[in-house]
Amino acid sequence: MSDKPIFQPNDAPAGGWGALHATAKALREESAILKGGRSLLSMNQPDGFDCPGCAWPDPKHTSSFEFCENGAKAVAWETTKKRVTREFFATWTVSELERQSDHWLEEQGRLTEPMRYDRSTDRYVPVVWDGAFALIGRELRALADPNEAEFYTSGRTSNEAAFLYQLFVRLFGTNNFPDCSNMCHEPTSVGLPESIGIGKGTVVLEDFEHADAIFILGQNPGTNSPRMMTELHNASRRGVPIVVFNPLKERALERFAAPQDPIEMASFGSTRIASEYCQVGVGGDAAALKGIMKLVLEADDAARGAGEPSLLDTAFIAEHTDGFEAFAADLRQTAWDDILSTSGLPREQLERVARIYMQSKAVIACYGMGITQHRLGTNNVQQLANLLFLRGNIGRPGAGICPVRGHSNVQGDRTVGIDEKPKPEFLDRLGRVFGFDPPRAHGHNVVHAVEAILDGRAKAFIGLGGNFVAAVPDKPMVQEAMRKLRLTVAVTTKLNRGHLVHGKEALILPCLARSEIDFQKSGPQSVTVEDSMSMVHASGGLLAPGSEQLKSEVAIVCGMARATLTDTTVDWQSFEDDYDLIRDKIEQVFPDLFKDFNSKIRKPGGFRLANGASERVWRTSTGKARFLVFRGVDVDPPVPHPEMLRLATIRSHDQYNTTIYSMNDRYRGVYGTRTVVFMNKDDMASRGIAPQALVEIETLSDDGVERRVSGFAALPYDILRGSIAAYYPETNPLLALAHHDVKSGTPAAKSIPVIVRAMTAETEGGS
Ligand SMILES: Nc1nc2c(c(=O)[nH]1)N[C@H]1C(S)=C(S)[C@@H](COP(=O)(O)OP(=O)(O)OC[C@H]3O[C@@H](n4cnc5c(=O)[nH]c(N)nc54)[C@H](O)[C@@H]3O)O[C@H]1N2
Ligand SMILES: Nc1nc2c(c(=O)[nH]1)N[C@H]1C(S)=C(S)[C@@H](COP(=O)(O)OP(=O)(O)OC[C@H]3O[C@@H](n4cnc5c(=O)[nH]c(N)nc54)[C@H](O)[C@@H]3O)O[C@H]1N2
Ligand SMILES: [Mo]
Repeated sequence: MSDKPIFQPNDAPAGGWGALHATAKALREESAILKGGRSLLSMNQPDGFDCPGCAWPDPKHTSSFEFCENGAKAVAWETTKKRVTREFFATWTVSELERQSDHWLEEQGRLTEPMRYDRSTDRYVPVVWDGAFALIGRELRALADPNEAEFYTSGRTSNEAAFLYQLFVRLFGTNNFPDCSNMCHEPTSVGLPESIGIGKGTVVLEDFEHADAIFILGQNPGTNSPRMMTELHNASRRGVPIVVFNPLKERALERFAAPQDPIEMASFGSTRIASEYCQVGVGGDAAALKGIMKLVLEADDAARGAGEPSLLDTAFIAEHTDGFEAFAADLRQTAWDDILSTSGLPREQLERVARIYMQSKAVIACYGMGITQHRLGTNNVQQLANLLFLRGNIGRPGAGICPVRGHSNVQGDRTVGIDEKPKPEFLDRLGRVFGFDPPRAHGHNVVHAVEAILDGRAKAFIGLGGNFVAAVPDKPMVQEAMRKLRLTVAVTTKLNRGHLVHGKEALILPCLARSEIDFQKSGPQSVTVEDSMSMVHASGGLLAPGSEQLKSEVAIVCGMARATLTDTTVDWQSFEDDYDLIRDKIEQVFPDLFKDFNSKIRKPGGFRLANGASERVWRTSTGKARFLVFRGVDVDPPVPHPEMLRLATIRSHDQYNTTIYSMNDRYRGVYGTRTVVFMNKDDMASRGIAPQALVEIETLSDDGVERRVSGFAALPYDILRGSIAAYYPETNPLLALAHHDVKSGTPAAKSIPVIVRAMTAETEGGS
C-alpha cells in the first residue's frame, strides 16, 4: 500500500467551499472550453443547453445561477480540450488499450472521427461516415432474423434521436430495446402504473415549496442530483422535517452548505438536512414502510376509538382508491419482530417517523436506486405509494411521489418509444403515421439482451450512447461473449470499455455532445429532453463541435436507417435537415402528450407532459389508485449463510456511472483509490479484518459460477451492521445476471449477498 492515506474522514458539511473548489478544479484540469464561464452560465437556462448531468428539473425562475459541482464536472468532461485522434489509434493496439483503466480511457478526451476495427493490425483505423453506415446496413441485412440484433439506448439521447431510433429499429423489424433504464428506474416504470396508472412521478418542483415533510429513500442527492439540495436546504430552513432512509450516513443528507447562499458561504455555516436519519439495512425499506404504515393504522384505530377524527384521509381512500381492506389486514398481521429485524431500525424511530408523517399535511417521497435495485424493487416502490395514499398525499400541492431519475433524458427516451414491451395502441399509431406494420412481439430488455449475447442468439449490438459492457451484471462473462458478435457499434463521445470489447466488425461513431452547436441544413438545431418531473424543454448547444467530423445522434440514426432500410419510404434526409419535422411526427404519434410540440418548446422552460395521477385521474386496471399488498417484509430473499453480508454497489462523488472523473470520493473521505469496501467496524472485527486491510468479496450464488473480487481495502464506516457498500462498476463482476427484480428485470445491484474475507499472504500473492 502507498504511504498516502486513502481514508481521511472529515466532518465538513457537503457543498460549501469544497464544492466551489472542486468545480474550479474540474474545469481547470480538463482545460475545458468554457469561454468566460459562458457554457456554465447558459446551462439550464431557457436559451442554453440542458445539463448532461442528472435529470433534476430546472427552476422556473432561471435568473439564478443553476449549476452544481457535478454538473460542472459533467460539462468539463465533455468540453475538454483533449482529443482522441487517428494518430492515437495508430499508436495503440486494441489489446494494449484493454490493459488501461476505465478512468484512463475516458480521460484521453473526445473522439474525433469514425473508426473501424482492423483485425490484421488489431487497431482502429479511420473510416468515412458513408463507409461506416454501409457496413452497418450490410451486416444488419445479412442477419437471418432482425431479432438477432440488440439496440441499446443510454439516457442522454435526445427525444428526437430516440424517436427516430425506435422508428428505424421497428422498421427493421424488432422490439429489442435494452435500455439503461432497465438497470435503473424500471421498477418505477412497472410498479407505479399498477399503483397510480402512470410510471412517472407526480410532483413538480414547486411542490417542494409547499411540502411540510419530505422523505428521501435510497438516494444520494448531494452527489447524484446536487441541484435537489437547493430544495432540501430551503425546506430545512423552513423547518420542514426531512426523513432519510439509508444504510450509510451520507454527508450531504446530514449537513449541507449551499454554494449559492452568500451568508452561509461567508460564515462557513451549514444547514442540517435530515431531521430523522433512519439507518435502515440494505433491503429493509419495505419492512420499515410497513412498520410506519402499521403504526399509522394503530394510531388511527386509537383516535377513532377515542371519538377523535380519523388520521387517515378517509375521503381520498373511499373515492380514489381500492384494495384498502386487504392491505390493512395484511399490515395488521405483519409481525413486529419481522419488521424490526429486517428493517434494522428501532421501533422508537419508526414511531417518530410515523408521527412526522401523521402530523404533516403534505408529504413528498423521493427515492433512487436504493429502492429500485432489489429483487423485489417493484414492490418497494409500491409500498411507498401505499404510504402516500393513507393520507391522500398524491395529486395535490406539496405532496406526491418523486422517483429521481438518473440520466438527463432517460424518462424522455421511454416516452417517445424506447420500449421493449410497446403498447399495441402506440404501435398502431406509429404504423399509421409511417405506413408500416411494426413488429408486435415483445423484444429484449437488458437482462434478455445479455442472455441472448451469452448464449449466442444475438449477432449484432448497436449502442446509442452508454457503456453497456461495463454497466451490466456478470461483466466478465458478457465481455467474453461480446467478442463473438458479428457487429458492434458504439455511438459515443468518449473512448470506453465498450469499444475495446468488440465484435468481428466494430465501429466507433463519435457524436456531438449536448453543449455543442448542432448545425444542419435548415440552421442550428435544438433537441428536447424530459426531466424527472415530466417537464419537456429545448436544449441547444453553444460551443463549437469538438471536431468537424462529428455528427449529431440524429444524423447518425438517419445514416444507419438509410443504409439499412433499402425500401424505406421515410424521408430520413428531411428529418436530419430540420428537427422540427421530427417533432411534428412525435406530435402525430403522441397527439395527447405532444400537442403543438414545436410551438410549446419555443417558450422558455418548455411544458409539462400530461400526468393523470397528478390530477387524481388513475389509469390503472380498476380506474383507482391501488393499495397493493406486499406479503412479508423481505425485498431480497434471505440467503442461509451465517456470514452473509448485503453489498450495495454505489456511486462515488467523482464518477458519472461508468465514467470515473477521479479516484477520490470527498464526502466519504476516500482518496486515490476506488477498490474499497465500506463496512461496519463490528462486522470487520468479527471477521478479523483490520482497518484498511485488503479483503476479497465473494458472491453467494447457487449456479456454480464463482464471482469474486479481491484486493479491496476494508474501511470502517458508519453503516448498519450486515450491510456493506462498494463502488460500481468495479464490483459488477459480483452481480449475477439472474439476481434481478422478478417483475421489472432490474438487476438487484443494491443487495448482492456476499461474504468478505481478509486476504491471507497466500491470497494476496495470488491475486
Ligand atoms: N454525479 C453523478 N450524478 C449522477 C450519476 C452519477 O453516477 N454521478 N448517475 C445518474 C444515474 S444514471 C442515476 S440512476 C442516479 C443514481 O442516483 P442514486 O439513486 O443516488 O444512486 P446510488 O449512488 O447508486 O445509490 C443511492 C443510495 O442508496 C443507498 N442504498 C443502498 N442500498 C440501499 C437500501 O437497500 N435501502 C436504502 N434506503 N438505501 C440504500 C446508498 O447508500 C446510496 O446513498 O444518479 C444520476 N446522477
Ligand atoms: N452494479 C451496478 N451496476 C449498475 C448500476 C449500479 O448502481 N450498480 N447502475 C445502473 C444504472 S442506474 C445505469 S443508468 C446504468 C448506466 O449505464 P450506461 O448509461 O450504459 O453508462 P454510462 O456510464 O452513463 O455511459 C457512459 C458513456 O456514454 C457516452 N456518452 C456520454 N455523453 C454522451 C452523449 O451525449 N451522447 C452519446 N451518444 N454518448 C454519450 C460516453 O462515451 C461514455 O463513455 O448502469 C447500471 N449499472
Ligand atoms: Mo440510472
